[in-house]
Amino acid sequence: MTEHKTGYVAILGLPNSGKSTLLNALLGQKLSITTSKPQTTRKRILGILSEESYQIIFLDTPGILSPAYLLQEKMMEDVKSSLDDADVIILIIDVKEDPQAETLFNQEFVKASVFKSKKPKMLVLNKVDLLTQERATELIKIFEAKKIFDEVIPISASLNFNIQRVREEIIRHLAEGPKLFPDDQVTDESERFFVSEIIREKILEIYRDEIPYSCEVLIVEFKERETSKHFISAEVVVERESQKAIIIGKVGSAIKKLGEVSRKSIEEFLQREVFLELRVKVRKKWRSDENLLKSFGYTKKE
Ligand SMILES: Nc1nc2c(ncn2[C@@H]2O[C@H](COP(=O)(O)OP(=O)(O)O)[C@@H](O)[C@H]2O)c(=O)[nH]1
Ligand SMILES: [Mg+2]
Repeated sequence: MTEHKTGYVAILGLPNSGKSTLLNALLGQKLSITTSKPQTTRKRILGILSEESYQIIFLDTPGILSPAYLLQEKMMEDVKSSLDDADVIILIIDVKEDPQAETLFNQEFVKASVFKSKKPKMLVLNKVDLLTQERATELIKIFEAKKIFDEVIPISASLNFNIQRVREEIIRHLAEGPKLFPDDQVTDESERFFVSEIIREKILEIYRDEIPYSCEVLIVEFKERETSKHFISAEVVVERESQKAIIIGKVGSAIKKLGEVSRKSIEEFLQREVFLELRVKVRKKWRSDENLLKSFGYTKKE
């Protein structure tokens, strides 16, 4: 009889280091939204990888930061609870932005919580596609010499380089245990949630400046229909009238584009045709409003 291994793995790092891209690469499917803008991921995303002999439950997290407003405080709470839940910790760095991890290792949370944790720790050097071979080797040596990590692994999450090695090292550190989720379950969130995330991803891609950070997306209707397209109605919540005008654009041109690219991506995710309706609502200072944040689902997990 071969043993079955199970465990939770938290993926932690600075905003934009490639945490969500790594999650998707490890799962072999796009679950978590990824963009070139920091703070894309606002809530912990759970992704389950099931094979005959193991089940890994990945926790993709918002980037580590010093919170400036209530939403960011809630985001950091998700980072902290993911660290608590983890059996194995992956710290990921962007080798171009923070090659020696000075910024990451100087974060209070990393110094006080991550480094003090006795859990197995892996350091993943992401985006090595942007470095020369010599520089990558040099960085690996520097980190290995620190003796903080059980493993130091150079990867390219977006090019799928060395992802299998990350899986293997995780499995090596996992303890024996039963499956906690059915084999065909990939996440704990609903299709509704991922549809709202896809629309948020498109907002991040299309709009500039403060707009992406001022938006939230709520699914107000999600009607599954056997004989025709699914009907999805979503609300784009912004903080000010001026932002609403930008989202809509000249004679509705911007929101029309948002609707089109979102619909295509949602159809790819759901593997069926949908009818997507978008509306824009102003909710003043929603990012600092405890009750609004709660109603948008920003509550502590577990
Ligand atoms: N060149 C390069 N870019 C990457 C790699 N992994 C992620 N990225 C890019 O880095 C940006 C941030 O990725 P994302 O996964 O959203 O980062 P997160 O904020 O840590 O979740 C996106 O534009 C990705 O396409 C990589 O291995 N190489
Ligand atoms: Mg992310």
